[in-house]
Amino acid sequence: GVLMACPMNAYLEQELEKRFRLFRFWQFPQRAQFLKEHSASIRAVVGSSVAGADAELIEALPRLEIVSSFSVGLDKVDLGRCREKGIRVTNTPDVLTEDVADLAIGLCLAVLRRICASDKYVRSGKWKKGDFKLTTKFTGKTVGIIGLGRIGTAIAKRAEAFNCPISYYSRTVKTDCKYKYYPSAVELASNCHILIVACPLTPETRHIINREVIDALGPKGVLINIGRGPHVDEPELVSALVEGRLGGAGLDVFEHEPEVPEELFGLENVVLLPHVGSATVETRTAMADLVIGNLEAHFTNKPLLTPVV
Ligand code: 8YV
Repeated sequence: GVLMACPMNAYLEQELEKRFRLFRFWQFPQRAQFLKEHSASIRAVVGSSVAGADAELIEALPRLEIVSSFSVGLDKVDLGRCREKGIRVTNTPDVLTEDVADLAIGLCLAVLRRICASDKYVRSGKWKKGDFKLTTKFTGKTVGIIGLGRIGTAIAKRAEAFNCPISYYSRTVKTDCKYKYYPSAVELASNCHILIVACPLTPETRHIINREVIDALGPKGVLINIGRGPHVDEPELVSALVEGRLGGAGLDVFEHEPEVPEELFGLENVVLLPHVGSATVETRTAMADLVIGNLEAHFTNKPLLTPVV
C-alpha cells in the first residue's frame, strides 16, 4: 500500500491508484485508528511541501521502505530518521527549476512595476479618474540570492538577462562562479537592492531573514521569497513593511500557510501568491511522473531516479 500524506495532484492520485493500493490520509480523521488498522500494509509514503513523513509517522509505519515526495524541498521529511532506518527518500528536482525561477523574476517585476496594483487600478475604474504614480525600474538592479543551487542559479541566469549585477550567499563559496560571494545574509542584504530566498529550509536557514537582514535591505530594498515561509521571521517582515522600513516584498510562501498576515492585504508594494512556484500543468505532471517513477523503480529493484537518502 501507498499512503498519500495530503491532497496534491489529481493526475498523481489517479496514476497511483492504477498501480498501488492507495490510502488518502486526509480521508481518515481518526488517524490513530487508521494507522492501527493499516500501518502493516503501508510500504510507501507520498508527501509534499504541505505534509510528508515526520518522526511520528515514520515510527507508526513499521514496514515503510520509501518516502517519495512531490516536491524538491524535503523539510517535511525527517531525513535523519529515514537514514537511520534505511528508508529511501526521493524528491522532484530539476523538473520544477524553470517554473520557480520564472516566478521569482515575475515577482521582481510585479513588485517593482506594481503590476498587480496597476491591474486593480484599471479594473476598479480608477484609470478614468486618477493619476498613476510612477514605479521602479527592474533592469540593472543588484540582485542578491540566498542559496545558489539549481533554482538560485536559474534565477541568476534570468536576472543576468536583465543586466542585474548578481551576488549570493550560501554555506560554501562556489568555485568557478562569476557572481560575487558574501559570507553572510546580512552582508548580502547590505549590498543588494533585491534579495531572493532560494535555499532549502533547514534548522540553519530558519529565520535567515530576520530583523537585522531586513534592516540591511532597507526602505528601498525588496525581499522575494520562493523558498519556504519559515525562512522569514514573518512578524518582523510585516512590521517592516507596514512601517515602511522595507521597500517591498514578493512572497510565494508564508510561515503558516494558508494563513497570510492580513496587515499585508492593503499594501501596494507587496505581491502575495498562494505557493504556486511549481504550479503549472506541465511541471506538476512531470513531478507526478517522477514520484511514480521513483516508486516503481523501488518496487522493481531498479535504481531510484532522484534519490536523496
Ligand atoms: C510543492 C514545493 O511541492 O517543490 C517544492 O519544494 O514547495 C512545491 O513544488 C507543491 O506546491 C506541492 O505542495
